[in-house]
Amino acid sequence: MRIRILFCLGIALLASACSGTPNRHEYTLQGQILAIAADRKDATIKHEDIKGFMPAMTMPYKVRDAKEYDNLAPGDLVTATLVVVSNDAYLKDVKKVGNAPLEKPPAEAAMPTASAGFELLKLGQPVPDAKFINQDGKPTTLASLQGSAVIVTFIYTNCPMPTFCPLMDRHFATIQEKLKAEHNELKVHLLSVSFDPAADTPPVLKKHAEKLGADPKLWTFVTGDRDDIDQWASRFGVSVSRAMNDQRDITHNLRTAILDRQGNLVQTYTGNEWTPEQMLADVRVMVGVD
Ligand SMILES: [Cu+2]
Repeated sequence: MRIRILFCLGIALLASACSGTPNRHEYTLQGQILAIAADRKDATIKHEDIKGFMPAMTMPYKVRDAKEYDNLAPGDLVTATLVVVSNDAYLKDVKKVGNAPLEKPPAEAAMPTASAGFELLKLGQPVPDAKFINQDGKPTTLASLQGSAVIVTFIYTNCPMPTFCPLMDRHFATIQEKLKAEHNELKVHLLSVSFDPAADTPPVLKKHAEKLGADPKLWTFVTGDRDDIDQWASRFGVSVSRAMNDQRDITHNLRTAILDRQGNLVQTYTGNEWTPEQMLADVRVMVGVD
């Protein structure tokens, strides 16, 4: 009996040791710091190609130790190690290697209100409809979801950063699970909008949705005409920019929003700090049970 217990314990330890070794990769990043967050745990960096991982782009990178960004300022050229684990990514060993004048303000600062002339939606305002194509290739509209509270987010399926679009996908999957557990008594529908229609064709979205276990009754993936989607997304504060020379090079921020049952904007979330629990609690308070 004792031997058997010890043996099981051995197996358990072995198993936890194995699963405790996450799928970890390290890459070298070279770039220029454009901005550093007030808590000094996040910086917007314009960087070169990260070989084997992602093309050159500008995006925020967090660090686990705020000291990493100590003594650094916008304009500084840096090298760093990008650590990517299955559900997180962060920089370590950030080293200053030089300084150069800043070319232009970071993407996040270029608000769509100023650049495109599309006004940000205000809380309480009706969200305009758009012509979407869903994962089945069928035209669909927001109006078809009326009667449900809608949680909408913006993604593209090729996003390489575990803390960006893939995190939104994981959060939506968690929300779906929670909704199902209570038979969707909140009457919520999830809407993931891809701003990369060139790559995210309906069959690609469908495969992506299936991989995430998305139930089409609760969670719809859509895309549409690129300019239409960009314009619609910009009204939530989404800013997307694509490199001329590389289709995959998409720089974007994150916005997630709650729409009430009549299609009015109820709340917007910036970035990736929100949690599925908070989101559902907010829907419960701000929209309520039908
Ligand atoms: Cu992304």
